[in-house]
Amino acid sequence: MAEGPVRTGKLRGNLPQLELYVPEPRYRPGDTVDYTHLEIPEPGLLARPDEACEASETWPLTLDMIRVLGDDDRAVGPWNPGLDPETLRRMLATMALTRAFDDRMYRGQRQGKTSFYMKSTGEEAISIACAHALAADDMVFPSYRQQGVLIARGYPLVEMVNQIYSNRADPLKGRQLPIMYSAKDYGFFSISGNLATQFPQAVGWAMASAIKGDTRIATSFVGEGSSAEGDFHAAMTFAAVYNAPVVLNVVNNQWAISSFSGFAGAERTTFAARAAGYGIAGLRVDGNDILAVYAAMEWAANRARAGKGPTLIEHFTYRAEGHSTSDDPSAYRSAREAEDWPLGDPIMRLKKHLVALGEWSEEQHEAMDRDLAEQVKAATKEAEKNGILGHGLHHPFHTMFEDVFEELPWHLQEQAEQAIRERQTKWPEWKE
Ligand SMILES: Cc1ncc(C[n+]2csc(CCOP(=O)(O)OP(=O)(O)O)c2C)c(N)n1
Ligand SMILES: [Mg+2]
Repeated sequence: MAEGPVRTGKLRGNLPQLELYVPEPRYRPGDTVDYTHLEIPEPGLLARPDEACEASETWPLTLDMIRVLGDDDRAVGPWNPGLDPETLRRMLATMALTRAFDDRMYRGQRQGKTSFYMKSTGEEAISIACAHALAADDMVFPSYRQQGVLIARGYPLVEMVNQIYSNRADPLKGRQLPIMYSAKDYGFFSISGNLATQFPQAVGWAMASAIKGDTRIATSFVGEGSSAEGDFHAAMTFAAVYNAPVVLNVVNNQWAISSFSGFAGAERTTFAARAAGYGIAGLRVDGNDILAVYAAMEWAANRARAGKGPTLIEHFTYRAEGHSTSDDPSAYRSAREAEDWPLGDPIMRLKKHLVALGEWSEEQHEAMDRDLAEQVKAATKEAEKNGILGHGLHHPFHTMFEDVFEELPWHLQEQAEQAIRERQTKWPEWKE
């Protein structure tokens, strides 16, 4: 035996240099857009497995796309949820209301009434189908682009505006960023700016629901960009291991601020395909087709209720506008991307379907849009009575030290007194 440590390993031969691959989006500002690389199947072709099937039966669907509404505006195939015209009209109106609300709040930010806003333009079908497909008290753990769920569940618009304006009627007392709602009575968990944290929380909530023998399920949403966070994978592991009654949604709107979906893995495979790696059911759906989204959500909810565990759903869609009011997408992507998006606009698609059914008309649509704009305007005016950004009508300053401890610990008491003293010295006119 040789003495001393032996160093094992091959001799380094004449090897090529390693190279790092850095993804690059296909189109930049000014580029013409060509979407022929996207595989978009005809609607109605995919089979709808039984909700209690083996998870592996769904895996082919994760590489495909569930679609119901065709170019001829008809609903076809086994995934057609067969909703009555009244429900379809309600879903249309809620999508249009969400868009009207987004447009007005965006303008409000430009007018200085709030510091920040995030629209969900082009993605309304996902939230609104979710609210319709689930029970009213199923628990939703949203990201910041699911305001449609709150609106569909009938949360008062005035309260939303109060929160956005951080005024004296803000139910969250100015402690959350504008748009980061929290509405316990509406089964809507507090929105967090820390991306993807809601995913493991939803799974934990679903596990608790099962432990308690409850019948409510949970659902959560992350952007495709956020699906690169560790929390996504922790959530998937727990959901799979404990067969949690949860519907996990990835909203693939192609962009994460200025990073395209390739940075989260989209060039390798679909986001839905991750379901197979965890051994759970997965579906991939045309996110701008509200009937397909509804059908997928309903399928996954029924599966969870039947004790068959979690489903991962990828909603393939497009973020039609900027990430937030702080963003300018014309700096990093082609304007044609949104205009040429091959899956169209979710509101227009449902509208045309209803017209094709003889259940809706242009005149009705225009009248509806006018009504909704008025409804949003009235809510905004009402909320403005409680104050807008910078007009001093917010919750009293000292309240920021309240509501966490039953009795304020001495060191926070000291900080509170110091803060109030400094404020009074600096701005003697402030009374609160
Ligand atoms: C943990 C964490 N990392 C980064 C950010 C900053 N950030 C806020 S939104 C965002 C993009 C998220 O994109 P995506 O998940 O695709 O959601 P989308 O905005 O497209 O709906 C980033 C990087 C954050 N808020 N939290
Ligand atoms: Mg995104």
